[in-house]
Amino acid sequence: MALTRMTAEEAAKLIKHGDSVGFSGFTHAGCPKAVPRALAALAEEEHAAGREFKIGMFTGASTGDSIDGALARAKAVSFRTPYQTTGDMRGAINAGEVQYFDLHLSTLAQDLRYGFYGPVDVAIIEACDVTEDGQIVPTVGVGISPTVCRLAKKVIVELNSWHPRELRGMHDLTQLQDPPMRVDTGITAVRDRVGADHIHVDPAKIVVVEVNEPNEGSGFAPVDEVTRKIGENVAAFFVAEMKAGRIPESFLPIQSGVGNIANAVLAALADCPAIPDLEVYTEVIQDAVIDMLESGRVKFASGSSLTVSNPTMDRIYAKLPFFKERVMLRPTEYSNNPEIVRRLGIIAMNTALEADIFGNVNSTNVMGSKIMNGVGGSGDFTRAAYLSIFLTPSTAKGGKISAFVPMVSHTDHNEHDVKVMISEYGVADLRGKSPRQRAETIIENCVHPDYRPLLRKYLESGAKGQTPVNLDTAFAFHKAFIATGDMMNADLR
Ligand code: 0RQ
Repeated sequence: MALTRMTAEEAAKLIKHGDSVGFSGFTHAGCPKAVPRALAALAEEEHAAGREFKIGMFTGASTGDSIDGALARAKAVSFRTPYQTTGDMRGAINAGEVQYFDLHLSTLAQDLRYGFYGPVDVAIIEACDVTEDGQIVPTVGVGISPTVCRLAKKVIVELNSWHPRELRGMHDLTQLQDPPMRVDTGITAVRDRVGADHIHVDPAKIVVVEVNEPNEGSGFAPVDEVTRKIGENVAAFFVAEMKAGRIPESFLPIQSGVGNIANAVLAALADCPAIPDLEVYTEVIQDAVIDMLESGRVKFASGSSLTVSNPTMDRIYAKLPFFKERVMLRPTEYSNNPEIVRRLGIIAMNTALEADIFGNVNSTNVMGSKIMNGVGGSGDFTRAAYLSIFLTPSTAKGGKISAFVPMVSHTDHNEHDVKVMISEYGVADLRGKSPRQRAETIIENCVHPDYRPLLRKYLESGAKGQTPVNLDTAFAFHKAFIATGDMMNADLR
């Protein structure tokens, strides 16, 4: 039986007000574009006709503008999880128009199967190939695709010929069994394969929309003085750990977060001859990893997406057999699986929005209340890692915000999980230190020199006891920023 084919506009009409929709992809990579844009246009038509039209959204991580941007602008979203990064969606969430709940990315697929968030009515999946017997081959981001394909009543496949069919073979596609039937993942090495090269779906559920559209990814900011220093500090720390015998000579697989800092750190590791060629077990494979695969500095990279700029994507496609031997794309419940993270001994590096002097980290909420992006995969890796490192520039907004504060205004990662803090000024090794000792090492090694006197004063004013907190002034930095636009005006009394 031939698969049903239709236009993006016709496919969008299969989605009704109140439906929950699961999208393929992870970051902009692997996300459908034409059908979500058609859905946004449909929502606008419905609103103009005086009818309600909103959907719930499940995604692998953040998405491109055609999903989060277009649907937020069309006011077409009732709830959203687990992670987002576009200005329009962030604005709608912070304005209270979209109910957003922030989740560890590894948990969404299983939570959906457990029925925690209701049904998945429709899945929209970008694919490079789909066969008449229902084999769907994703493009360059997997996320929650296997699970939403299984749960959804209807699967709209956006077949994007911009991506070559020959991508088949780069993926490792399967799902965890659910308790009480769960066994181990079977992954004992970065390059282990435990699944199939496609997702199988009953062809009767499939509707195909043919498109040809490039990825929506942008490039990275060039490495600047601050990110270069952070990268050098990470590399120097690793070399010292190897010398001390705490990281094996052969090294351990690394995970690195997304963004400019992570990209700069990878570049610094590539340039450090004392660090051996690496394996990467991460969620987003960024441009720097592609450079390192080509130079041989990375031997193998496993992730949930190829989150790269389009020029880098062109380079990958020009040498596809080379990259298929060295890259594996998995569902997020495998790429971010804490069982695997702990077994492989992954060294996790993520970026903090702010941290406190005791080692608690806020990755998500500006001044405690405004969501930036979400916790993403940082928590999946941080708690289970062999060594969990947080990176941050010492200040933000031209020095008016100190990344290090007396008490974080929101907690994503706590003092029990965060082992090392690194800024452009240096490294604070928190292992085996009491809260007071942690505070001293963070202030002396990571805090911007302008803020050190203020934080020393805070520490001296703290209550006696295990954790020297002063409840009267714990949020003095945040209050000063909100009242005067500058944390330097903190009133510590
Ligand atoms: O804003 O661009 O308007 O100036 O935050 O900061 O320094 O450019 O760093 O892009 O790496 O983002 C934590 C948000 C950092 C990100 C966070 C402002 C700063 C700037 C961005 P402007 P930078 P990055 C992998 C793992 C959580 C999820 C995670 C993140 C903007 O890394 O979302 O780790 N992490 N996932 O000016 C107010 C502060 C600030 C601040 C920085 N203390 N207060 N604003 N900024 N510090 C990804 C996935 O899971 C998919």
